Amino acid sequence: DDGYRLWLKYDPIKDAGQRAAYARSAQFIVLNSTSPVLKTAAEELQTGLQGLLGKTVPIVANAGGKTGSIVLTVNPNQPQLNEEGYQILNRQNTITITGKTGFGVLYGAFALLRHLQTRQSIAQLSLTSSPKIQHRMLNHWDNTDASIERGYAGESLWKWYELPERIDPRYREYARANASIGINGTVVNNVNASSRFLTAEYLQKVAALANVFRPYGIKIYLSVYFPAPKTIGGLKTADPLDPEVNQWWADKANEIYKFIPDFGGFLVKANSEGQPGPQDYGRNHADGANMLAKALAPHKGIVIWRAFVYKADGKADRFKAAYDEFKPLDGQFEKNVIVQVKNGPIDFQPREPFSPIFGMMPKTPLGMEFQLTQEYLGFATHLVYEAPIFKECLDSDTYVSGKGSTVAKVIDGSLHDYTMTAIAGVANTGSDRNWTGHPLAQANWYAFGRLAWDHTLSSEVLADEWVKMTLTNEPSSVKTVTDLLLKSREIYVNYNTPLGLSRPWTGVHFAPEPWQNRSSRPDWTAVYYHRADSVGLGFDRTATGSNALAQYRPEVQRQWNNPETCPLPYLLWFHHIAWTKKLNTGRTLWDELCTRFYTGADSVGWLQKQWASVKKDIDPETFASVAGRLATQQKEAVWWRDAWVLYLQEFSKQPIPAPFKKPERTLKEVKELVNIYQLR
Ligand code: BDP
Repeated sequence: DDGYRLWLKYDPIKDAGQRAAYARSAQFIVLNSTSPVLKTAAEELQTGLQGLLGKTVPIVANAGGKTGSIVLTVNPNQPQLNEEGYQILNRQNTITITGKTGFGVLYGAFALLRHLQTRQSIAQLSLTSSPKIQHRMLNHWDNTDASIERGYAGESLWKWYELPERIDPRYREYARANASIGINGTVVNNVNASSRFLTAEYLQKVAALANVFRPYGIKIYLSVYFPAPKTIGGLKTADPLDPEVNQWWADKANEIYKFIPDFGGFLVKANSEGQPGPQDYGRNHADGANMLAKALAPHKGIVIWRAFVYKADGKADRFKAAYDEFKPLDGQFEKNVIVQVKNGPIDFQPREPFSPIFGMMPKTPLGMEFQLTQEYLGFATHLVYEAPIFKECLDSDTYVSGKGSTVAKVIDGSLHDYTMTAIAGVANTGSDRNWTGHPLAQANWYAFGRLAWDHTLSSEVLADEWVKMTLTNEPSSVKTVTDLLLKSREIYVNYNTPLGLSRPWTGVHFAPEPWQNRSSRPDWTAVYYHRADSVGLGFDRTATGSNALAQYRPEVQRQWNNPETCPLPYLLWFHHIAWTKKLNTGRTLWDELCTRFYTGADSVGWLQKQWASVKKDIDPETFASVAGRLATQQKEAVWWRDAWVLYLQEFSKQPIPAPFKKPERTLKEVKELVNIYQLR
């Protein structure tokens, strides 16, 4: 198995009794419509049932009074559902999948298949579900030359030089996979955008992709280069308050909608990391976003404006930048603008506290941006199941309207009655045959989509579903693999950035380099973040330091302000702690750090053992691929451990505590090894 089929394998159900039970209710599929989306739903059911039950289930226009069928119907009169929701009922041996729209039926069809794939009973089937967030998207950081910024699974899926004439069959497989987990939008190009995508030449290509995605309920969006009116429009300025610039964008929007009538809208990275933007003309983010929003509004398009900004001088604490720039603009954005915020205040670290903006812009829809691609999580070799990262943020309490004001409630709009809601994942897909490089990283794509639909689902449930649909249905192996997925993130954090450390990386974000102290800007060094010195370690963000904590509600501040009560996972995010300080684990900071680095690295050995124990139930190709990657991870985890403890020891001047043995190499040797990864 090369992993190409993802979680849509539909391998035959081994248990004959179960197969027969399912088959009794699935003798034919009833569809009386020519809608492309409903056809997609019916055909997917047919494909799935063919695989699972080993028989062809015909699609017919009416049941002719017979039972044992799956009926697909659209019924706008369903108050319990929203536009994309579904209801599945099994009554008198007829399964009905109802949606208010065809999209609902499509999602219902996938839900029914998931039910069978995870071997659940359909006897009294009664499932009702509606997505909690409207725009559930992937953001691809893909370039025109097929490279992917921070991509580790091969090249781009999009073959720009073949489009629009040749349609790679993989585009459809991509759409199926997304539809199966409820994703309904995709931004196909990098936020560090090329203006090429806004030319007629490229719009034709994008339109060809949109045509493939449409029957799967997926809208296409583009990242735009803010100065495009200059680069491709021949104007002298891109000033958002200039009438000619406004007209250029309005004309451009009209042109786009001629190519793609249901085009979703624009994603914008502006005045961030060297990208131009409205501030270049003395304007603000709202001015920039609103200009684009007005151009798209007549077509019902939206603008997703990113809040990932931090000023180049590096003087202020980077943690505070997004809040400082965006909060004053609350209420100033057009109705069709969403501000997209990364989950944490810095940048997709293995663990971050939630971004302090969440909850603080009640008059501006805030969307969530998670990162699926493992830029800071060991690329395609380290195993990190990300659902716990997403959940940790979504379940965090902002306290903006009292206890229970979770980030999830901000994002799903319920807290501030947002009229638009959005969640995005920076995609981890690429041209690798198995899509995600690491076979188990498929679970991150899967879990993201399912959580985007329903953020109340647990990491456990999603791991269990994915394992059953993708790897095995043998109960003991399901349990083992689910367990190792669930523990993987904490293991990674332990050897990589325990106790609230962050960003010990160089430009490639791969090798450990906590000693890195030279760069064009201070917040692109590692020492800026950990602040190790002879006294201790960590970034003081209390009132005696940068006071970033003041950006949170007092209830949150109270938990994190005091180093005695600040949860250990966030400790060094907010405090500079003495090496000898006793933590509530009973160990000093130094001993606790060493314990985490060592047990983290050792735990990768545990992951290897667990994986070895499921060999009999896992396809051999997948098994070997994961086993090989775990061996690399094991080696690199020890490398991370050694780099950190040897480097920090220069400051702490303390021995490695028993029972751990001191690294076999010197700091100089570790640095030399890291240098290899910087060579040209
Ligand atoms: C950082 C990445 C960089 C992205 C940037 C962003 O290192 O490649 O362009 O985020 O999100 O994490 O814009």
